[in-house]
Amino acid sequence: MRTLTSLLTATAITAVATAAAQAGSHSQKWDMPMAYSASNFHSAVGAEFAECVTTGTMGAIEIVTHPSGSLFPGAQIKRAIQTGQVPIGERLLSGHQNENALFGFDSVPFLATSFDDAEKLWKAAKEPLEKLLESQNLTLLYSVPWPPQGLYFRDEVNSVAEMEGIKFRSYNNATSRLAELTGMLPVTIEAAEISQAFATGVADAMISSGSTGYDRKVWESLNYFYEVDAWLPRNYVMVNSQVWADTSDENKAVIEGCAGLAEYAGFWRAKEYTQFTLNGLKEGGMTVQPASEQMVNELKEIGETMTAEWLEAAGEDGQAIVDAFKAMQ
Ligand code: PCA
Repeated sequence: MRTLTSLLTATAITAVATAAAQAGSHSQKWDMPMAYSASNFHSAVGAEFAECVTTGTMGAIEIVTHPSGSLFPGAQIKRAIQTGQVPIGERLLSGHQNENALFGFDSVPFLATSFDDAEKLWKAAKEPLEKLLESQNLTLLYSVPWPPQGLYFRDEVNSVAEMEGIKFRSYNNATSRLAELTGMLPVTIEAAEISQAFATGVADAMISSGSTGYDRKVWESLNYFYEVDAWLPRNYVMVNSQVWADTSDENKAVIEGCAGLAEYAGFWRAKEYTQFTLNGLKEGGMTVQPASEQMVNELKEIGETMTAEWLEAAGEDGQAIVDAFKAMQ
């Protein structure tokens, strides 16, 4: 009997020791590319998310963030996750509007122009977006909005006619289309490259949040920011679906918990960062003011054209998102 007990004990100890050794050998490092500057709130939230996962899984999964496009430039991050070059990463998904119009639901001009409406629109779009991502081998973990989008110019501009011929930095299809419809010349440039693009005259204008202008110190080149509140695009953190399927239920629960916290914290930070960064642009010497009534009205007309174009491209799924969003008003 005693022999049996000690044998069982010994077996149990061996089993525990083996499990511990396996956990050690299975502990994984997940590199997480991110496109925006380390000081940006999305990157700060991502770093906290990474720490939360590392702590919560007791090191079984260690997430290491790489902000500012240092591991992969923004445009390559989604593909890198899809193909398993990295397990996880963050990307502005409207950057992939050219693959599928649905990715551009958050960049339809004047559809959702406040944080509250952007949250409603996200509720309406989340399920179809998750499905679309799943079909591309990607599992959505969390999503955080950018502050409202306004127009930056080197020189004063008060109407669409004055935009004619200006070189305009774009970051997705919607922003390129906006440039075309206002007579500007679009050139696609990642946020990480804009300071140089403005300094060297590759571009003289863009639409973005106060946040990106602040992060990239654009007051060194540009002089005007017009608040337009055209839309609030979103960033997404996604994991490769195969990697996700291979993750234990315990670790999935930790990651989902950390993702929920990150989404909540990110939303509030985005809100708080809005005025802070507009003040920062002013302190940097820029004129920061609401766009003139004429400019807003002209942009709204262009917005209607772009909305119709998006609805046509996004088909029934796009219409369903807009209908669900409007039903929440
Ligand atoms: N900043 C990002 C996307 C939206 C925003 O506010 C950028 O300009 O690239």
